[in-house]
Amino acid sequence: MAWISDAVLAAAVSNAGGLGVIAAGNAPPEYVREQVAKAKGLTDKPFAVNVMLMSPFADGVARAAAESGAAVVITGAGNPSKYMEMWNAAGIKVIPVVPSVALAKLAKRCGAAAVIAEGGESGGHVGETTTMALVPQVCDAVDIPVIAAGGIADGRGAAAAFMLGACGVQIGTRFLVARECGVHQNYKDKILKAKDIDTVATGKRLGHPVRSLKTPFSRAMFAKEYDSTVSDAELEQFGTGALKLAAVDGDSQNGCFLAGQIAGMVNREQTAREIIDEIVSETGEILKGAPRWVK
Ligand code: TUI
Repeated sequence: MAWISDAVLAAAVSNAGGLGVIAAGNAPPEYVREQVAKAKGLTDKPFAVNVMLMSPFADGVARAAAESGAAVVITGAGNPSKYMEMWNAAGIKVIPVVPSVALAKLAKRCGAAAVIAEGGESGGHVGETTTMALVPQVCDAVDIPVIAAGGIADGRGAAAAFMLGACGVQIGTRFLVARECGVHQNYKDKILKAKDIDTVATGKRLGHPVRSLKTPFSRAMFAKEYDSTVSDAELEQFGTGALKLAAVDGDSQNGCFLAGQIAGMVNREQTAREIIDEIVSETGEILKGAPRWVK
């Protein structure tokens, strides 16, 4: 979660038993070095750095991540193969986010330790295939661990992911309202108020759809996307900086508030530990009750 998941949230998640993630987004390599150093002061547990491969700083961030001492690198928004050798040589476990079976196979061939199969229900940059359809197909295609993402925010979603063959889950949207998440309060309030149909994927015309809350920004983006008088370059320009405006400034008019379709179920601010404990205990209860479906 670019501009959203920083050292404080990552450390809180890792301290609570999850794998916290520092997301580089479009930030420069110095940001990654500074956030990793900060996280090391806040936790002695492993955490990950997310390298957003469409970033103009991707090369520098990839190098900073390799040198940072982070245990895990997660990649998003592209094909990570050109960096895999460097990260593996540094002893880092690499877990690419994949929206398709083809990319999962490629990631495995290039030395990925696991993959995150992310369905189009997710917030942010999304593929077409849903979590329900993608996860079992990726599980069948690769013999490395598969982590499910997209549309998961509680024990029901996590238990379902395990039934599809995943051995872990990645959760984004629910942590937007974690007490340790430093996004602007307007962002948290919008997530808490959101309903099931309140997100939209824009930017399909540019080849990289991004799911966010329906706001004046996303409505305008959607309209421009279907306006043939607007060029691709203008459309791209329109979106620039909008993530930061949402996360840092809480700008309701011009911000792009990334969120998954599960936002409608996220109704309470809690600490990262409360969120994780609740999901783990719900998942256990559901799985213990599962034999009732077998005759
Ligand atoms: O990356 C994300 N979520 C993001 S990145 C982001 S910033 C951004 N801004 C403008 C345009 C695009 C991104 C906001 N949210 N999630 C992980 C993710 N990765 N979801 C889907 C993918 C993905 C998509 C295509 C991974 C690989 C891929 O490969 C295409 C190829 O190059 O073969």
